Amino acid sequence: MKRALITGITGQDGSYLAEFLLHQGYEVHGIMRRASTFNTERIDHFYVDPHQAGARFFLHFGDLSDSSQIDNLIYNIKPQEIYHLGAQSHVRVSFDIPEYTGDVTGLGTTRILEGIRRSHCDARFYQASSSEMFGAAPPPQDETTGFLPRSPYAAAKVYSYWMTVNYREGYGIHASNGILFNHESPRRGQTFVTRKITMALARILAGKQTHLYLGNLDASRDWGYAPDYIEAMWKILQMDNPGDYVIATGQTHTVRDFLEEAFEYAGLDPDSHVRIDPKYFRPTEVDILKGDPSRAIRELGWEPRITFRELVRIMVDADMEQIGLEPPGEGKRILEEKKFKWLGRP
Ligand code: NAP
Ligand code: G4F
Repeated sequence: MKRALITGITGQDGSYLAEFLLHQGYEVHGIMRRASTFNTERIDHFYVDPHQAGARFFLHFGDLSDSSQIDNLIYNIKPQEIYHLGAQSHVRVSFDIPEYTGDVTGLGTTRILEGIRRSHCDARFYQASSSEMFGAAPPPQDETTGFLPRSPYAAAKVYSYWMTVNYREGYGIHASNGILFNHESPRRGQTFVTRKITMALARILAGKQTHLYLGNLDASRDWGYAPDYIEAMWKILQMDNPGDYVIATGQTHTVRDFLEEAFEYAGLDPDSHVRIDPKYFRPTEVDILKGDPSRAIRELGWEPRITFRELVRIMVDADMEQIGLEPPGEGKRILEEKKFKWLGRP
């Protein structure tokens, strides 16, 4: 049985990846940080008591700022695959806490790579690199595009990207970068723009909120569906040789497009509810991201299955349902049709 170790297990991607790997028959270990309340909402639906016979899912406390526990876990678990997804992942917040972001999102990667090197374990390593690294580089962006990071978060990810390449070349570690463009889902953190929009929409429909305050509506992103992207992460580590792959849809839409698509689907006029608040603008913005996933399509045999329009419907349906409203239902139908067999809940 293959063993995988996931950092960021309680996050959007960590939760989907754990579910996917368990479905593939893996033993899955996740690192979560200690909080004064439980932050396991995204993984509760597949959590099983580790004392139960045949249990294959184990959680460990740890923090990316602390190498002692990271070393212990890598040495004791001896995973064949390590998916490093943990990070301070919010770009706007990284301007407020640049030092912390550098430590966790940047140095955290080095702590894992050092753990692999010093324990002499032959784990394959996946680094959650980001399209934010391209920053001001004009689209379309692919594996040959130079990085022009525009935030402390992006700078920390560029550092992690190059550390991954260096440990691959210097120590022969099977270490790969997945350069993922924005991917969203009903499990997306509530302060990222897509989920902020779909949650606010559901709350407005339920009469719990009247207005939605946003920042720059003109920024353009290449938005995909998180479960699609999880499958790409796994495929990257199944390759005989490590490498770096852009994972994207190849389409780009503005924040305004997302807003209008969501409100129109739910039968509301965004102009009556949306207001601009300058506090959501960033000191430096990434204007447009549009990935070229040709290499992933060619070498990994990966392709996104969910379109932008479908993604919006999936997210609106899920948030309406969560608040107790009957959703239009198109999103639920799309998910059934596309058959993500490993998905316990959206
Ligand atoms: P997310 O939902 O914000 O999850 C981040 C995870 O990291 C959470 O489990 C969080 O724990 C954990 N974490 C944060 N600080 C930590 C620390 N000091 N020690 C240990 N764990 C810590 O992010 P995501 O959307 O799943 O993204 C996964 C990874 O992919 C991140 O590295 C992100 O930067 C990268 N990425 C994301 C996208 C995207 O569009 N989603 C695109 C490209 C790259 P808590 O639950 O306790 O907060
Ligand atoms: O949803 P966002 O916060 O995502 P952003 O900054 O693109 O970062 C996400 O994707 C990256 C991949 O490219 C990941 F690496 C990163 O970890 C994260 O998952 O913002 C998207 C766009 C931005 O241009 C922002 O300025 O939406 C704009 N926006 C407008 N109003 C807003 C808002 N963003 C947020 N979060 N909140 C707003 O009210």
